[in-house]
Amino acid sequence: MRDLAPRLPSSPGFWRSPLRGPWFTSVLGLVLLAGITVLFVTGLLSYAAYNPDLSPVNDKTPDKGILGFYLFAWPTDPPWLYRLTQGVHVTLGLVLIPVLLAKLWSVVPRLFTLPPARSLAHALERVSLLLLVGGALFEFVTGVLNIQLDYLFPGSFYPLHFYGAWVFFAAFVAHAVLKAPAALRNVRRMRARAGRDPDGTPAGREPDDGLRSPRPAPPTVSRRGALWTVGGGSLLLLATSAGRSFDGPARATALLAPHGGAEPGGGPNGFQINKTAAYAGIDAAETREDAWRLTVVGRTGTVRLSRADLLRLPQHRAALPIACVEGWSTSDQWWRGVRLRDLAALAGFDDGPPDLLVESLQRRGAFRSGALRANQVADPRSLLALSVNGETLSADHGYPARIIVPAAPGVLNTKWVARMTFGELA
Ligand SMILES: Nc1nc2c(c(=O)[nH]1)N[C@H]1C(S)=C(S)[C@@H](COP(=O)(O)O)O[C@H]1N2
Ligand SMILES: [Mo]
Repeated sequence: MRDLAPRLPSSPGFWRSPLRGPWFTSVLGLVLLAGITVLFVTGLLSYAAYNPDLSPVNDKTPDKGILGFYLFAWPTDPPWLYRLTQGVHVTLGLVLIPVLLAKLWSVVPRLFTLPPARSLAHALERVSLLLLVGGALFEFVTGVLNIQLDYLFPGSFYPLHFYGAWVFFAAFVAHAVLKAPAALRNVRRMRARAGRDPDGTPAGREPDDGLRSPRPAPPTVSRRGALWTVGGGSLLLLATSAGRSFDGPARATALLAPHGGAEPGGGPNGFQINKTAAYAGIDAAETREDAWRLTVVGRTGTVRLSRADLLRLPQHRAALPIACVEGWSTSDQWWRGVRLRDLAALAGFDDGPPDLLVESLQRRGAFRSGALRANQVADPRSLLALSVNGETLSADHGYPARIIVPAAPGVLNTKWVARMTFGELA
């Protein structure tokens, strides 16, 4: 009867909730199987969207080695691509938090099982569970901290979250291969017995993986009720965060999320701002008409252009969103300015635009510069924008000039541009 001694978490009798059982764990596990797969894919896409193989300034995990095997040239169509993939990544990550916590709670007795390892195979399984649980908590915690307090991991969030994702996903795949068939069987069996308590068969008739309590306390809520509670928590998170991918009244519903709630101001420039000019240390004296010059470097040497020079070049308009890695985005804004490919031609690349390095007036910080690939420079909607929604850019949106590129992550839309180098990216 050692097993039933209730004093230690390592004895099954210690865990008494009658909710635990194969059906409850299986339902939550299958939801996570689908959801975490989407998180992993959209996360890898987010890294690809930075075009990290293009230039060291884009790459936050330069030591990734073969983990970058899948990288590809990020497209410019559809223009809302990153808005969708990253909105799904962050919002789904938030929505899955209650499911993850409930799943961990449902299997917690198994995490304390003694002896720690009965055999080599069992030891390997326990280590993989450690990576699975630790990896899941690590990925969710770093992700949430990055959107809630984005100054907590200056620069280091990316390698932490990226390498953590690979470790976690390897353990996750091993776990899913081992457990998914049984989980599907458990859920089907429950459907066949519709109407009855899904785990209600007498103990011993079906393998229960040590999930069911041998001395259950009286139930206070049904298993279905518990699942509805978890689902309700997820819905609440969805309802209070999804709005940050839209403007105006929709954003006002995103009460829990940064860049949710009210817009930062009114008028044409009144949409979301990531870092303000003050935060980035932009000195208004440097951006004045008479002081600011754009340096364009290319085959033909160096050209210096004032804002008035830029306004004399052909002006084009494009309706494009801002979509940040933190998951928030704006609807399309009407940007107006000079096509990047026209500036490439000015720099001597009239036979087709090359890659481009953009540097800002900002002196410090990981986002002071960014590189764009030739396909992004060539797109007729890619602009060095001088105005937005019919008004001159505000200081916070990048006055005197900023980059805007369709489908690119917000971070590549460099504000307060000072220098553009076409061709060889060093
Ligand atoms: N120079 C500079 N440009 C920058 C940034 C920055 O910190 N410095 N932030 C980038 C990020 S992360 C985003 S999401 C967009 C946001 O643009 P917005 O503030 O105009 O909405 O600007 C990008 N351009
Ligand atoms: Mo961003």
